[in-house]
Amino acid sequence: MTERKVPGIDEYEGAAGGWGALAAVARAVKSQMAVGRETSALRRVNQPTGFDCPGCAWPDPKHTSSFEFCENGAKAVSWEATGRRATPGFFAGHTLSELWEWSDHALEDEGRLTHPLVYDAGADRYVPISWEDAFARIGEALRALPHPDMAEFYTSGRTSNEAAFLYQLMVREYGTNNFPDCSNMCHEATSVGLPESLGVGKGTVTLDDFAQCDALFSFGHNPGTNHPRMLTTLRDISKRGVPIVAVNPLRERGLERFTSPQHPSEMLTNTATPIAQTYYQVKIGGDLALLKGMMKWLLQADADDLSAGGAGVLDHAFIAEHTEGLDALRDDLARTTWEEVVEHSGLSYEDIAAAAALYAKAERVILCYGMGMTQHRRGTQNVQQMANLLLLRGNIGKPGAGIAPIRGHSNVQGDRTVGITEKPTQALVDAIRQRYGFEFPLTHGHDAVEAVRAIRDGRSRALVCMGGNLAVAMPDPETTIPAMRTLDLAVHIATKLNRSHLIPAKQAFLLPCLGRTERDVQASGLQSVTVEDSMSMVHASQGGLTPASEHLLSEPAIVAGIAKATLPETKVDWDGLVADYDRIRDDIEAVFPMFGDFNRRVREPGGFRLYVAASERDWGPAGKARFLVAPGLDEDPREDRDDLLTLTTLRSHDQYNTTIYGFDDRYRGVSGRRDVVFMNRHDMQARGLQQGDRIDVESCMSREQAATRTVSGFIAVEYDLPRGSAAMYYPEGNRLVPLDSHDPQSGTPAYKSVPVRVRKLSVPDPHAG
Ligand SMILES: Nc1nc2c(c(=O)[nH]1)N[C@H]1C(S)=C(S)[C@@H](COP(=O)(O)OP(=O)(O)OC[C@H]3O[C@@H](n4cnc5c(=O)[nH]c(N)nc54)[C@H](O)[C@@H]3O)O[C@H]1N2
Ligand SMILES: Nc1nc2c(c(=O)[nH]1)N[C@H]1C(S)=C(S)[C@@H](COP(=O)(O)OP(=O)(O)OC[C@H]3O[C@@H](n4cnc5c(=O)[nH]c(N)nc54)[C@H](O)[C@@H]3O)O[C@H]1N2
Ligand SMILES: [Mo]
Repeated sequence: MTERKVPGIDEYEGAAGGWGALAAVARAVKSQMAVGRETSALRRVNQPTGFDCPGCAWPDPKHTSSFEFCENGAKAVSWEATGRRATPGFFAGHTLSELWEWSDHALEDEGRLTHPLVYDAGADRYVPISWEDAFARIGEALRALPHPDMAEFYTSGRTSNEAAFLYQLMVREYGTNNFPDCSNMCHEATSVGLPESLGVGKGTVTLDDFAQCDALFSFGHNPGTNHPRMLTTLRDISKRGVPIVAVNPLRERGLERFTSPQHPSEMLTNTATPIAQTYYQVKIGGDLALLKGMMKWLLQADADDLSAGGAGVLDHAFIAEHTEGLDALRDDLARTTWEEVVEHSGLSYEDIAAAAALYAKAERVILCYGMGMTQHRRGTQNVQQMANLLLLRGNIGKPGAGIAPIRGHSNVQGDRTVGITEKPTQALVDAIRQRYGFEFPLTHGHDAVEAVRAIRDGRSRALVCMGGNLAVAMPDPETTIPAMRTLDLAVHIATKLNRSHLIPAKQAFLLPCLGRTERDVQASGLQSVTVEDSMSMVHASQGGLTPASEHLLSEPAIVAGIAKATLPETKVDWDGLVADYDRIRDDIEAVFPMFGDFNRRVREPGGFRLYVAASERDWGPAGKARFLVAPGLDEDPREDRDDLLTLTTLRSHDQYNTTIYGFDDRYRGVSGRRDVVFMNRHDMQARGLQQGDRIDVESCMSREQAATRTVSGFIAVEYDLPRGSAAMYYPEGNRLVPLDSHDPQSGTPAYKSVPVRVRKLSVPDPHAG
């Protein structure tokens, strides 16, 4: 049945990386025209005096190495450093209704925003406005709200520590904790789950640990596409003969084999390093069952070994000294049957036992994970069961071992550290009172899902977005977008035009900011900002390019402008802080003591690591790490199981979240299109589907659900993934995810697990012929 030739669908035979990756970089740079500008930018990526790569949050080896090749980074940099401009002339020529019909790719491809803009409702266009007038009108609108809790302040994770700190300071002085954040859609399950398990919501490892581990487990992430620099680390591990175990429903090329562009011999001989030794194609949402199965096996093996007079398989000394709650976990695992584990995971007993035995044999294990684990209704519980598995053998807080949530945006972790959180602590309230002399409430504000609900219900009337593309990133655009249209005020601080900017409120402002590649000059001279990577390393970032337009302001300057206009009685010296970012860093240090000696330490090559208590086996206030129980194995209660598939939504190789660079997904063999649904061949057969047939996908969260959510006009593509599982791209799949379908503990939308029904259409594929 695979005989039929479908345009743009092929098998990808190569390894990840290799010449294809180099060619993609050349294309990315060339397509953005202003050669020279980008190539000089590329030379400064992640250099000691350069800027932090906006591509991802994977750390750099010492952050002082010479340019480390990365396709992802090259695309992100050239996309920002582009020669194209979306000028007032462009906006004069197009109404918002007209632009709405453009693709996400086409909108951003217009280039960098150049002038502050305000929405003119009569003309349905954005028109230029001065910065002073924009700030004054935004301040007036924010002050006019009956209560500060009626405004939402979104942050996307590229925001620097300095900008994020000023932003949260402004919002708190204004009087709310409404901080919807891209992290709420991403690693919130980590931020909520790990503190309960380990006392801290961050990863416990550093790059050095990767050099020392003797087994590595990778759950639910796709480094070949999303963290290409991680492949270098995985390659080194594989070369050392250390087993890498991948757990992923899809066969992802970057987890299978890699040709390193850093190594000329591999490139010239076209050879590749195999990555994962074992690849477990778990069912979507079957990880909980796999993890419980592995732990069940370990407990049994431990009991057997002890009764045979051995020392056991678990690290009993560690468990006794450092943990609590094992008995409850034992009970839960005793209640869990192997039949259930096998059914829910889709893996055989033998496979699960082999994974557990490999784990038991290793002395130093690192477990990495990504969105395949967090974006589920049981995301927090997934995270906590991974922590359980590591704790059973003392794999936290010793060299070469630990948990590694692989973060997304380059500073998503830092934004949280410097105060972007809807759940402030008393310590933060006290520290801000001491430093600035104002109080803010301890009450919890809105996360991303709550913010959209509040906007939908009219409880929130204003939305300020520090970057990002909230309307497209969130689930359920049919709820989110109409809700945003009812706002009194929308403010977007951005580098490029996207769909969220095209949803006009009564008053809407589009404020263009400097990007990370650009020189940021303030009263005291050239400034640098700081970011924190996935491994809690903080380092400086300084742009070197001439700004895309002379009218751009830095993000800290824009925050200060809005703050002064909104808070006439402000207690903060906004101008002083913006004049010299060292002062912002002094303030960060005053409010968050873990940044002690910030300005000095960040000037050391490579920066410094923030204290992560669990890395030192310090478990925080609880005093112990905790084994936690996640009852049962089912992700979604649902009926009619037989004809339903579980759909996951993921990134193609040619996109950065909602930014669509192009239409190829090289490692999955797709080119020139994104309208695909990857399915198992038996599932296709059962539905009478052939490769390339047009289909409808209907979301089936529950039978009672009144409105049906359907996307049409996709094609079925056979792919190596388990029966009952299917996959399509984000954001195309977001219409199928109801706003209410999220992890109850962390609020993370269940983007990776949507029960769907697939139906054949009789229309032909428009790409054919
Ligand atoms: N080039 C590029 N780089 C990026 C991004 C980008 O869009 N483009 N985005 C950045 C951001 S914000 C983030 S958060 C990260 C995201 O990086 P990833 O965490 O890799 O995100 P996804 O592409 O969503 O893919 C997740 C992986 O999980 C697998 N998966 C899906 N469902 C399940 C499941 O139920 N169980 C298991 N075990 N696996 C599953 C998918 O097959 C896929 O391989 O990347 C960052 N880096
Ligand atoms: N179905 C589905 N949905 C998902 C996901 C999924 O896996 N599946 N993943 C979720 C995840 S992990 C995340 S993190 C979110 C991402 O959600 P967001 O962070 O909101 O989205 P991005 O696409 O990263 O934002 C892109 C925009 O950021 C702006 N931008 C770029 N650089 C800068 C800068 O330096 N400063 C400023 N101010 N603006 C800038 C540009 O205007 C650009 O259009 O999406 C989530 N949505
Ligand atoms: Mo993310």
